[in-house]
Amino acid sequence: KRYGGTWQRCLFTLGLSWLVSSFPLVVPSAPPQLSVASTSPTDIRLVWQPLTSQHSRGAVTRYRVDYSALDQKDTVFSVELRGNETQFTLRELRPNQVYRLRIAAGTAVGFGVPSEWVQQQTVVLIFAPSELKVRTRVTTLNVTWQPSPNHTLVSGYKLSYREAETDRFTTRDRTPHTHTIRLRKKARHHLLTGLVPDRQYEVRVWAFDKQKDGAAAVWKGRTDKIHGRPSGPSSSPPLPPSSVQATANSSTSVWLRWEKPRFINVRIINYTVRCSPAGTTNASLVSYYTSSSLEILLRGLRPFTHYELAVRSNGVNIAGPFSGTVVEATLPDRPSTPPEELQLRALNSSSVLVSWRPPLEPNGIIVSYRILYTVNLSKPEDEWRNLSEDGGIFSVEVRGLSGGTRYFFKVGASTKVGSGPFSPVVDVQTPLPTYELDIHAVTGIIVGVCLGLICILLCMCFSFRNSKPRSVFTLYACFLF
Ligand SMILES: *[C@@H]1O[C@H](CO)[C@@H](O)[C@H](O)[C@H]1NC(C)=O
Ligand SMILES: *[C@@H]1O[C@H](CO)[C@@H](O)[C@H](O)[C@H]1NC(C)=O
Ligand SMILES: *[C@@H]1O[C@H](CO)[C@@H](O)[C@H](O)[C@H]1NC(C)=O
Ligand SMILES: *[C@@H]1O[C@H](CO)[C@@H](O)[C@H](O)[C@H]1NC(C)=O
Ligand SMILES: *[C@@H]1O[C@H](CO)[C@@H](O)[C@H](O)[C@H]1NC(C)=O
Ligand SMILES: *[C@@H]1O[C@H](CO)[C@@H](O)[C@H](O)[C@H]1NC(C)=O
Ligand SMILES: *[C@@H]1O[C@H](CO)[C@@H](O)[C@H](O)[C@H]1NC(C)=O
Ligand SMILES: *[C@@H]1O[C@H](CO)[C@@H](O)[C@H](O)[C@H]1NC(C)=O
Ligand SMILES: CC(=O)N[C@H]1CO[C@H](CO)[C@@H](O)[C@@H]1O
Repeated sequence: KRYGGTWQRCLFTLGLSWLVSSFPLVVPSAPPQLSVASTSPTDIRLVWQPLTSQHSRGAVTRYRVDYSALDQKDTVFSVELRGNETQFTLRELRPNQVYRLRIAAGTAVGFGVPSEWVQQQTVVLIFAPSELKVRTRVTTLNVTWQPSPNHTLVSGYKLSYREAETDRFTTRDRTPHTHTIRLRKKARHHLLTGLVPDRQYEVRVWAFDKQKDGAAAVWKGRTDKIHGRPSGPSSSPPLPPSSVQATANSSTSVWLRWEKPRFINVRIINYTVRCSPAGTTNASLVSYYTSSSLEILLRGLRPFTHYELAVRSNGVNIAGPFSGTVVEATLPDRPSTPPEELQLRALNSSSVLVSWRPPLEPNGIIVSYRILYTVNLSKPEDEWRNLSEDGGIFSVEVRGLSGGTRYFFKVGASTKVGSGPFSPVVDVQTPLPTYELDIHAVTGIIVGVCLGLICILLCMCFSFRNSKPRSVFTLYACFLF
């Protein structure tokens, strides 16, 4: 019996400690740390840290979240959650609305003190643009819409379109591709071009602001059918070629390639290529070429010049619209004209200042100028003396020349491809050197002459004091001296 009594006491102690820890008699001493954020116009997400055992004072079995809209503080809603949760999302709230929220942790006995109220605004909802309308044509859709309510808050619009139906063709090589276009805040219409006739399209337009996209307005419809018999003589114009590509082959030629239109509605006889220097407004600089194949080599172009190129398809008696333009630059070449305005100025007997302007047709970026000069014009060019200067320099002082001499100069420019022609020869006469008196030498001469005169005077004095016959001799010696 004593043995059994020990067992009973042991079980009782264990049971009591289990009861105390599972059903504590106190509530948590602090609320959990709460953080909130709004991820969509109707949601607020709450995240909190579990309490430490010091604060929970027993097992936390549940949480309670209280919330209310700020403008209806009296109507507080509460949600109870399990004790193992650490996050929760409140749904079906009102957009652009401030809510206040708090949380309390509870043990079996009851809830502890709730946290302070936290305020959180739900994300502003951007409504879909209203009155989305699409005017259909054979290859274009003109999409128009009216601003979303609250449009002053939006940064712009986005428009996406895709073919909504691909079962008419094999879907293996043509998965529907969604194109998205960003448009300005003031945009109210957009023209989609280059579409396939009689094809189902889906167009979406929505506004966006700095953080998010708004709801989209959706249109589904079909581009117009081509009227008349396809390939008939009086059918609609052929579509422009696709994938126009330009490659510069040389400084005067560009190789242009393209592919047949994606949709052949009319038999194409040949193609017309339009070529003009980029940015020109002069119609007489635009040239047209015809090709019956899918490529053309455009020749006789200007070097190092950007050209705008476009191609259109020609059916029988009918020409289609031009494709979008592609821009390609011809390669650089050596300059075709010499530097301009070569000018010479003799600075003194041994140096000449040479200046010039860049060539009119540099055909590339000038990397260097070469200045040649000589005194003998009939010498071959490789025997002239030479100087090189960087392409950004337009004057140089040539030194070490002889005075009173006629010099002949010419200058040429080079691009990375090679050197261009030299300018016409210009000559200059250097002045004779002028000899200037050295002030030290002059002082020395004057001092020397003065010393000489003093000697002569001293000699004369001595000769007058001594005997007369020797005086003439002494005077003579003095002169010799
Ligand atoms: C909390 O526990 C319940 C069952 O007791 C379970 O269904 C739920 O997934 C748990 N939650 C987490 C976050 O562990
Ligand atoms: C597209 O529709 C808008 C609004 O009706 C109009 O202003 C615009 O000129 C149209 N564009 C074309 C190419 O038809
Ligand atoms: C032009 O260049 C391309 C490759 O860049 C070459 O295939 C083509 O034959 C060239 N055409 C001529 C006429 O040189
Ligand atoms: C257009 O280009 C032609 C040929 O280069 C030229 O004679 C004519 O003066 C230019 N016209 C204008 C307005 O630049
Ligand atoms: C191109 O086709 C048109 C008919 O559309 C024809 O008049 C013209 O002569 C053709 N040009 C060439 C170079 O084949
Ligand atoms: C000529 O002028 C240059 C500087 O312009 C100077 O360096 C040079 O010594 C001068 N030569 C003579 C002979 O005065
Ligand atoms: C000028 O150069 C030519 C060819 O080198 C030579 O025949 C001629 O003698 C030279 N004249 C003078 C004055 O040096
Ligand atoms: C430039 O002149 C030097 C002699 O002064 C000569 O050796 C060199 O070949 C010349 N360079 C050219 C490109 O003529
Ligand atoms: C239709 C709509 O959402 N209107 C809202 C525009 O924005 C103001 C202020 O942000 C709200 O009060 C409107 O409810």
